[in-house]
Amino acid sequence: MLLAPIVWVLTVAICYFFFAQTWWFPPPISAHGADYDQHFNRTLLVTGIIFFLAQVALGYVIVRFRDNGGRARYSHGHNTLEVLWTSAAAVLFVGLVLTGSRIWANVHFAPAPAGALPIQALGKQFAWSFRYPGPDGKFGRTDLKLVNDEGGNPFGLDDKDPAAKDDIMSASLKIPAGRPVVLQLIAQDVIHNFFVRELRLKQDLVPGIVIPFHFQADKPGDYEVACSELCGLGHHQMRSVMNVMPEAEFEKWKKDQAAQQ
Ligand SMILES: [Cu+2]
Repeated sequence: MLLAPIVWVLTVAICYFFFAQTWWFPPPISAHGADYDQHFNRTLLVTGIIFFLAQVALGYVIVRFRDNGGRARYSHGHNTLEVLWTSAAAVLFVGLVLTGSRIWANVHFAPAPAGALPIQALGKQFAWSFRYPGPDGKFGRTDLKLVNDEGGNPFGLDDKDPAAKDDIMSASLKIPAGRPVVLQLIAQDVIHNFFVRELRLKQDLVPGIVIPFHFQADKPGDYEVACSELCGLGHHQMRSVMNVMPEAEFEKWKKDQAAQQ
């Protein structure tokens, strides 16, 4: 008999913490993040209601069919009911997946909007590096043989290429607020993963291919960039920061950096 109230109390406590959002994500900083959260909440509400009803029913069954000294009855089940709730669950979950995949595909399958700011993001054990084309708008040539971390050349930039002279290197990701950016994700050794919680976005970096990845952050601030793919012993230290700046401030930063090249 004690089991039923324990199940009910636990159910109410769990539902309370989800509903009150006691331990929750940081607020989103992009339109995609807001869409994503809306879908997450919708899914949570649907599954939460089912969870709540199922647990209440479980407690009821515990009380109703407890051992009262009588003979146990054997049931063969109920085919109509089985078919009914299996198809209801299938329709519900396929529906949720379909609406959710559209939000996902909008970021991962749609091409970057025209005029998106290109930035190269390099992941390696265990650090991030970012590269901007200078005032000429072109990324300079790179060569793996020239990669030299101590010498401040993580990308292996080839000095002999005129387009490489003005490229800007940064250990943190600086981007303008309210403007789409397209990251070209590259990995030098193993698979890494670019993850910013506030963007609600994750994307693998795979050695040997360049993966374009676009988004737009609207709220200025500093946000953590974390590697989200277990990439070796130092994986936990592989983090950087994404500074989202007002457009004018970003342009000024870029100009200052270009002057130092
Ligand atoms: Cu990593």
